[in-house]
Amino acid sequence: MPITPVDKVWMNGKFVDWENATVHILTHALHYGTGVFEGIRCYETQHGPAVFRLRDHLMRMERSGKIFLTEIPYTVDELIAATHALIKMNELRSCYVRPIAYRGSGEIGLYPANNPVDVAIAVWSWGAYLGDEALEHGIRMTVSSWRRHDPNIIPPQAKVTGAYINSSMAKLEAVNSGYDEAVMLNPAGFLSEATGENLFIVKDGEIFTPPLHSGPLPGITRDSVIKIANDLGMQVTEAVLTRSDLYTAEEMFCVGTAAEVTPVREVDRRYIGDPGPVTLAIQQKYFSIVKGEDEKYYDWLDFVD
Ligand code: PPE
Repeated sequence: MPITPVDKVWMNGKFVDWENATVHILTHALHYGTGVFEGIRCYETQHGPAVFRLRDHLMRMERSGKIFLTEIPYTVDELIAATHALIKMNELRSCYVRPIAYRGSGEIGLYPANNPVDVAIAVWSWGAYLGDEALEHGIRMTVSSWRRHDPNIIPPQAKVTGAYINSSMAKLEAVNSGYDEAVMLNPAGFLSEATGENLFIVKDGEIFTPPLHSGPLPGITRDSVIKIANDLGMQVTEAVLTRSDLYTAEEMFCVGTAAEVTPVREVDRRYIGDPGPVTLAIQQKYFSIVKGEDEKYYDWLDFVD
């Protein structure tokens, strides 16, 4: 999706002009994928812009860094303050927030530890990730021929830039085959997640999602959706799921910061159709929470003002 430029980007503690927010061609992360990052959304509320679960996202970035022996040279509190200042400075009422901590330039070679850890935060206005149509009518998915990585090849628990070549391969394959998005199976052949979203299905009126040991990213939206479903009186079971579970699901939806709660209407020509009641109830609640319409969930909102 195209990006509309804003005024400033935060880089290593400074606010720099959008067009100057660049890196050297020998940036380590460009060659070897040695960066950890986050995707966060800020929504317009009646109390001004509010970032959804900002601290949880930044703590996940810190943990991703820990897995890759990349110590981020700013505290979570410093990054929260920088995010607030950046959103205000760019006069955005709602936006996507992309923090990234990556090995910069200095040395080339597989040993990254002598390169600096550069940190940046960019914000921009972003609409529905899979399109407005998708949010309303649902997307068409296909099971990818590419498997999600094994935890001892690239840890799926960490949101690391290099790992996303796997998601990109699956996304290319799905889109080039006429689908919107791919379902990824883990090396054992069980359901893990989509290229940039966690997955939920409904069967016999019950909600299921793959457990973290099936290899999905521990999504913050996934966690939010489990709590929302519980609060709506619905149980979510973490279960090892097969391809057939997908093909026979009564309802299915993808969740993520970018994709929000997107219904799925088809998987490999096994049709689900229009979004069902469980999907719609969760989607509606999610949007009312992120937009600050439900005070019960205010501790998930990080008000910028
Ligand atoms: N799985 C993957 C692989 C993933 O990248 C994301 C986020 C999720 C699940 C959902 O996680 P969470 O956002 O914490 O609920 N994907 C981000 C990046 C998308 C992109 O195009 O870049 C996002 O949703 O912001």
